[in-house]
Amino acid sequence: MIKFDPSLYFITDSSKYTEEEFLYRVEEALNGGVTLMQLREKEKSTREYIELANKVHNISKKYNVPLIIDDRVDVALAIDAEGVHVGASDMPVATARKLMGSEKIVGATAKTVPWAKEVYEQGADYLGVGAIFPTTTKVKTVLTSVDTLRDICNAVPIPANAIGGLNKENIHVLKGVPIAGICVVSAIMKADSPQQAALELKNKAKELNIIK
Ligand code: TZP
Ligand code: MG
Repeated sequence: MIKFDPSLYFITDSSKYTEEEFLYRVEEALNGGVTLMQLREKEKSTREYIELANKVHNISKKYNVPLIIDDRVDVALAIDAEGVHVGASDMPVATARKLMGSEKIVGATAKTVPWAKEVYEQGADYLGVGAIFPTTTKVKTVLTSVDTLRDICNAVPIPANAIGGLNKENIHVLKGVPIAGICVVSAIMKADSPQQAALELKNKAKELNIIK
C-alpha cells in the first residue's frame, strides 16, 4: 500500500518538453522528495494521456509516490493510478468516488468553505485550495485569500493543500495556516534542476513549520 502524504504535491505540465525531457524531470522531482504527484494533461488525446500516464506511473511506483490523474477517471482507472483529482467543472466528486471505489484517492478543488464542505460530504479525500498567488500555469482559476484557506482548513476534517504561484520565496505567507501541504507546478517543473527545486522547497516549508 503506497502511503498518502500530501506535504509536497507536484503537479506536472508536459507541454513545454519532449517526452524524454519530461520523464527525466518527473524522475528528478521524485528524487528531490516530492511526496505526491499529479499528471495534468489538457491537450492530449485519451490514447496519448493513457500512454504517458503509464510511463509516469512506472516511474512514480519506484519511489512509492501515489500518482493522481487530473480530471479523467477513465484514465486513472485504465492505468490503475492511485487516484484522481476533480475540479468544479469536472465530474462531481460523488460520481468520481463511486467509479474509483473506496480504496482510491479522490481529490477536489475548493475555493470557498461551503464548497469545501460539499465536496468533503461527497467523499473527497483531500482538497486543493487556491490560487493563493497569480499563476503562469494554464488554468481557469481565481485568487483565494490565505484567510479563506485557513477557514477551509478549519471547516473540514480532510487535508487541504495550498496551490497557485507558490515558490520558496513566498510560502512564508502560509506560516501558521493548518494546511497539509503545498502544491506546485512551475516551481519544480520549470526549474533548472527539478530535484534541487523540490529539495529546497521542502526544506524551506519544513523550516517555516508549514509541513512536517
Ligand atoms: N489550480 C489552481 S492554481 C493552479 C491550479 C492547477 C496552477 C498552479 O501552478 P503554479 O505553476 O504552481 O502556479
Ligand atoms: Mg480539472
